[in-house]
Amino acid sequence: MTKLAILEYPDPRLRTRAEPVAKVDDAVRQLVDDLLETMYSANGIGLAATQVDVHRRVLVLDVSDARDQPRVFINPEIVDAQGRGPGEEGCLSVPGIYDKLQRATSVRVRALDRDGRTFELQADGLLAICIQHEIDHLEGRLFVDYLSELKRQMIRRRLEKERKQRADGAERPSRALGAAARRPVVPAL
Ligand code: GNR
Ligand code: NI
Repeated sequence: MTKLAILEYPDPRLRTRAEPVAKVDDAVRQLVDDLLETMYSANGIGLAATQVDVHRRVLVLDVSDARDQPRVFINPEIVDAQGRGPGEEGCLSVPGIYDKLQRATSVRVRALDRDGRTFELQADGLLAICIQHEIDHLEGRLFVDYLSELKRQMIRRRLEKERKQRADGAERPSRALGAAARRPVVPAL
């Protein structure tokens, strides 16, 4: 297994629409294993192939507390969605940013498993949110797309600044050092 690099917003490759998997072969299973290793290593509860710059319709999830229930979805489709409610979301491709957004509260998903067999799953709670979040990645969509343009711009600037600081060797204080290290944001009047 290989831990892969995760693309970060606003990388334009995150906007790629993934192609369906024609056949679940050993190469696809290798990708699944690499996605799982990358997800667990980053402490994520889900990961879509798009986030590691592989543009195939493959995603993995594990919403269990013990992190011992990996789930694999190949060519996933939401066949039914019910309800609508708020949930706090984060994304490994938008590190350190969390916001509340509205999604279906319950979904029925149809997909192929790692043996290429079709299965259906009725999901609610965090699993339902996560499935929708990951399928969005396969469409080139990010959770920040549901926020206001103003919020998205603030997030983009913050992440670009952090990326630059990392590139410069982090000699200036970073948000990772905590709120006290952060410059107060004063709106221009
Ligand atoms: O690790 C993750 N946590 C999370 C929390 C709330 C809603 C969605 C997610 S998915 C995210 C991992 C990720 O970025 N998957 O694409
Ligand atoms: Ni994500």
